[in-house]
Amino acid sequence: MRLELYHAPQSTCSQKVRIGLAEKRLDWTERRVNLAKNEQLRPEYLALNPNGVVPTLVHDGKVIVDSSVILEYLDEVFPEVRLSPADPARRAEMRSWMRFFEEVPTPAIRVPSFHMALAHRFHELDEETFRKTQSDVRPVRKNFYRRMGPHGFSDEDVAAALDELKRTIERMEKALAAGPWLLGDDYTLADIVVTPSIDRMNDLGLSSAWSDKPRVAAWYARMQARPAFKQAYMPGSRLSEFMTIKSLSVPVPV
Ligand SMILES: N[C@@H](CCC(=O)N[C@@H](CS)C(=O)NCC(=O)O)C(=O)O
Repeated sequence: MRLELYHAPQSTCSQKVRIGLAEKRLDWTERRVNLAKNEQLRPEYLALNPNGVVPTLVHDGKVIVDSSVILEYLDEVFPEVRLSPADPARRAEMRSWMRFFEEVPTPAIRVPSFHMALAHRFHELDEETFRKTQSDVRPVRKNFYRRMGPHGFSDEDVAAALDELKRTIERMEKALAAGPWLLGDDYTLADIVVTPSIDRMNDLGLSSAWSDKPRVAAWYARMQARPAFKQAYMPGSRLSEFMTIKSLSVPVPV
């Protein structure tokens, strides 16, 4: 049995899968993809993952793409450590959380991540070169990059993203009344899927968003204390390790 993960340390979607692999105590071979060099857009990688994004899992030659799909695949194929409830209704509840996280905080966190850290590397490019070499070459991110441009997002886009993150935290705070995890006593893929968004907020200095949300703060501390979390957050996982974090010109909603 051989598991290969194409990933990048700082990629939140890769972090989700690395937490899942560590929780399930699975060994895997690392295939690093350098996003700063656009290695995810090379023809050999696009042949594996036509979306041109990480992560991609290759299990004994079978290619699985999309981080949440990979997590569910691993949970089905390696059931020894279960990260999904056995009861179908509870599993549906877990999946509803997963879809909500994919729809709301996952796209939202990309905006401050790029605006505050990753966009620096495009500042020198003029609009046309940026479009030709950066946005229009990406199978699923062309319009996201176009909206950002070489100088970062508008205040309006940043404020909208922060609002989506704030609403996620409010929803989690409510659900965690029946904690310790989002599904009560069961630690599941739902907890794993949202963790990289929360950790990225922390990395960007946006943790005031949960300063008055004690249950979210305690849940994040519990996540961080898990051995799998420590394993998944390998060196290079935080943007603040290798990028300057720019401050925001819009207030962080609390
Ligand atoms: N839905 C995909 C999204 C993956 C994704 O957006 N990956 C980012 C890193 S977290 C990426 O590879 N970005 C490459 C780029 O910006 O071109 C998944 O969850 O696997």
